[in-house]
Amino acid sequence: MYPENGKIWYNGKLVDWNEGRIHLASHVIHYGTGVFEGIRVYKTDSGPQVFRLREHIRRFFFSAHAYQMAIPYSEEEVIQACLETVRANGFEECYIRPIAFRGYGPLGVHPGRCPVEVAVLTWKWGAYLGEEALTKGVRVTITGWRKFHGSMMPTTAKACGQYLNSVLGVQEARQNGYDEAIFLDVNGYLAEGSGENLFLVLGDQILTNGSESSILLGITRDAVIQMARALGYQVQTRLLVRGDLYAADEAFFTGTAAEITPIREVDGRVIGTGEAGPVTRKLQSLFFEIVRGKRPEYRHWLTPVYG
Ligand code: PPE
Repeated sequence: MYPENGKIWYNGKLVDWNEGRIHLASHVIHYGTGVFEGIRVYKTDSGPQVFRLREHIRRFFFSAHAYQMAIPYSEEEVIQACLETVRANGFEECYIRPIAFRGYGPLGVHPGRCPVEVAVLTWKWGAYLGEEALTKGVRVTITGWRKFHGSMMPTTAKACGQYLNSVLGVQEARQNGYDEAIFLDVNGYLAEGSGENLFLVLGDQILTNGSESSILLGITRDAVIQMARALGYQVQTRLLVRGDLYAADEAFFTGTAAEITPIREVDGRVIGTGEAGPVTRKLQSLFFEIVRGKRPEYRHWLTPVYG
């Protein structure tokens, strides 16, 4: 999975994979003070292309801003760093993980003078929840852990420490034999998966929730909303309850890593026919056509790695 003979972009230069190291007294290790992104590169007929690179880097800077971390590079420089790292490793398809974190400096919760360091890693990442998940769908459970509320941490920022909440939920789900967890928010509304947004299909309506449900506003979520509307579906963004999920004809997760993953069962309740439903399949196939450069009308979502 990792390009162990390849390169990492680290504070402005390409270094060997094994040189991507930090000191144990780095602030991020103790307090989770970092922000990151996950971006996919897809193989197309006109070379590898990055999906929605600008939007991801915009969110990266937003996340850093929320935690008052001044990234010592411009957005354009980080965009170029991502492209340079993919090229240095010769990937045709891969995952890009930019990360900015508080590095080595005096410990104590206040980050004080701990420098903000930036790295870009790339690696091959297949289907997030397994190859079969994309076609057959996943079995999920509603975890007892609640998604932290937006008054506790900025849920729309993608910060390292925030993922401890996700870790608790996904561990619980796997221990109980499920593929993934769905979190409720503190008010009992559906929030999201440990690393994915949630969509429901009820009749001819597509439903998803918004930032008031303590979710990360996914870039794949936004793409799916736009794609679904272009296909003529009604997409409604509103608070969702467990009953909506149980009543759904179809349900699916979206995320950079998860792409569009159908949900076939939730806590023993089969959703629809227990396999990827027609709307999910239609959105999935449009999504894969777009990322593989086969839809000129969505070309603006792609950035060439070479060019
Ligand atoms: N919610 C959460 C909590 C989340 O982590 C992600 C992405 C999303 C929604 C979807 O966001 P977007 O990728 O912009 O559509 N999770 C990333 C990290 C996964 C990981 O295991 O690491 C990802 O998909 O890259």
